[in-house]
Amino acid sequence: MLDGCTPYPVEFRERYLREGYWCAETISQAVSASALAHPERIAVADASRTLTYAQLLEEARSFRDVLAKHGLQRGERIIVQLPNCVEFASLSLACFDLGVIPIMALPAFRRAELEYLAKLSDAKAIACAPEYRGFDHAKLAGELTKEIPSLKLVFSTSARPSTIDLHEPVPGSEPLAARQGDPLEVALFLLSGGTTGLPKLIPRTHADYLYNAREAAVVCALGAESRILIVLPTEHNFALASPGLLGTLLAGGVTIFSQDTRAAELAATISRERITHLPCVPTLAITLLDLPAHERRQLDALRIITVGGQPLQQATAYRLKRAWPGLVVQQVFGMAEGLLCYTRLDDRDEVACSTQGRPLSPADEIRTVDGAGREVAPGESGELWCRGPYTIRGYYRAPERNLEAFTSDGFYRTGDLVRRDSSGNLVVVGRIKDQINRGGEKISAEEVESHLIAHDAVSAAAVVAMADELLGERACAFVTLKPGASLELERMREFLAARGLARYKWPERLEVIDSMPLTNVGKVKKAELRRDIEMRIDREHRRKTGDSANTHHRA
Ligand code: AMP
Ligand code: DBH
Repeated sequence: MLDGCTPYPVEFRERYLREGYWCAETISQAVSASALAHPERIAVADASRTLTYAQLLEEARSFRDVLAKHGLQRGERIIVQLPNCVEFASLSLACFDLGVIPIMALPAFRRAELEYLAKLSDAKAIACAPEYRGFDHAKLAGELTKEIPSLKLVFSTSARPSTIDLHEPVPGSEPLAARQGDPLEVALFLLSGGTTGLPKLIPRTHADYLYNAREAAVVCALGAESRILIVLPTEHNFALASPGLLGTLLAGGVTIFSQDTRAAELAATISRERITHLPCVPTLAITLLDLPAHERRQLDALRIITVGGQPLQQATAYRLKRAWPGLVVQQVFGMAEGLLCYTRLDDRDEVACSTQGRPLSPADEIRTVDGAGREVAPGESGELWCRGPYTIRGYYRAPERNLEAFTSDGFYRTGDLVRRDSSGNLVVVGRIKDQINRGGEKISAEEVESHLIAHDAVSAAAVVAMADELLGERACAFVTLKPGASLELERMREFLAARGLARYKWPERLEVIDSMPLTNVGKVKKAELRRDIEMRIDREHRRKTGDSANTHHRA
C-alpha cells in the first residue's frame, strides 16, 4: 500500500477477500464492466452535456491519456476540485485507471485549504473548472504551482491559457481497464471533517470503496432503472459513493449533476429528469418542504430521499412523509472514514424517522464505549467505535493523529455519541469532537481558531457551534482582545477571507469577552461557551418576540 498509509492486517485482508466483501478488481475495471453491459444507455448528465456509458468510457480514456501525456504516473496525487459536472465522472475514472490518486477537494476550498492539501500530499497536479461561482480557480491554481515545489500541472475542464485542457485531443489508445491494477491499493483520498486542526486525508482502496458503493446501492434499492440527483458536492463521500455517483455507475443507472442548489430549481430538475433517488442533507430537505404546494408537487415521482450528514429532526422526517406520501424517507449516518449506517427501506416509520439506522455490512464491528473505553450497557449512550471491510485503519501521513483516532486493535474512534436502541438501530445523540456541523459541512474549531489568533487584535479565540433552524449549526467565535484593541464581525470575516479560508468556515457571530473560561488545566470550557451563546440567542429571541407581541397589541 502507498507509503504513509496503514494497511489492513493480513488476517483481515484474507478474511474480507475470502468472504467476498472485497473483489479482485479496480474501480475502473468494475465501472468498465458495468458500462460495457449497456453502452448505449445514459450514464451521466449535467446542465450542458450528456454522456452514454460508451461515451463516458471514451472520455475517461481520453482524459487518462492527457494526464499521462503530461507526465502523471501511477501513485502520484492530483487535487480534484470540480463543481458537479460530467467531467468529474470522466476524470475520476481516468485517475482510477492510471493509478493516479485523486484528492477529493471541495469547490468551496480556497488558498489555505489547497496549499495545505498540496503540501501534505506532495500533489503534482490540480484539476479545476477555470471559474466557478465567480471565483477564478485557474488563477489560484496557477499561483500555487509557483509556490509549491511538487505542484507542477493545472488541468481544467475547458480551454484556458496556462492550463491544460482535459478535453485536449489525444490519439485513441488502449481502452479503459486494459491493464491490471492492484485492488488493494489506494484509489482515492477523501477528506475528514477535521477535529484536531486541519482535515486529514482518508485513503480508500479500490476494493473497499467498491464494496462501499455496491452495498450502499443495494440498501437504497438503486438499480439500472434508477436516476439519482447529485446536488451535494460530488467530491463528498455521501454524493460520491454512498451510493452516489459510483453506486449508480456500477448499477447502470443515470446520474444527473446539479450545480444549482435552490429548492425551486431542484424541484424542477427532479420533475424534468424523473429523478428517483435524492441524497440530501436535512437543510436541503427543509428548503424543499418549504416550497409552495405547486412546486412541491414536482417531487411526486421521487421514490427515495436519503437524508444524512447531520441530525435529521424527527419532526422533519414526518413532515417529509406527509408532504410526499409515495416517498420513502431513509436516514444515513456516515463518515468518509468508512462506516455507513442506513435505515432500511422497509423499516417501520418509527425506526425510519427516529433512528439513524444500522451498519451497512454484516462484517461491520461496532462498539459503544464510555470515557475509559469500556462497553456501555445496552441502551446507554457512548462513543461509537467501528472497524470493518470499508473503514480505514489510519489517515495518510498522520502517525500522531492515528494513535488518538484508532485503537491498537484497529477500531476508528468516531467522536460521535450514539445509543443503540432495542431494535439494534443507532441513534446519534451528540458528539465529543470539537467540530461544527454546518448544514452537513464539517468545520474544525481548531482550524478556525488557529487563523483567528493570527489576528493582531486577538489574544485568545474559541469557536463553538450555535443552534440554527435551517443549517442545524453555525459557528460562533468567542475572542478575548489585546489591551486597547477592537474587532467586529465583518472585520474578522474579511481577515479570514484574506487568509484564504473557505467561506463556509467563517464564523457567523462574534462575541468579544473579557476572559476565556478555563478548566484548571488551562483548557477552554467550550461547553460553557456553548451554553453562553445559547442563552444570549434565547434572550435576543425573547426580546424580539416580546417586541412583536407588543406591536401586535398596539395594532
Ligand atoms: P465527515 O467527517 O464529513 O465524513 O462527516 C462525518 C460525520 O458527520 C459523522 O462522524 C457525524 O458526526 C456526522 N454525521 C453524518 N451523518 C449524520 C447523521 N445522520 N446524524 C448525525 N450526524 C451525522
Ligand atoms: O457526513 C458524512 O460524511 C456522510 C453522511 C452520509 C457520509 O460520508 C456519507 C453518508 O457517506
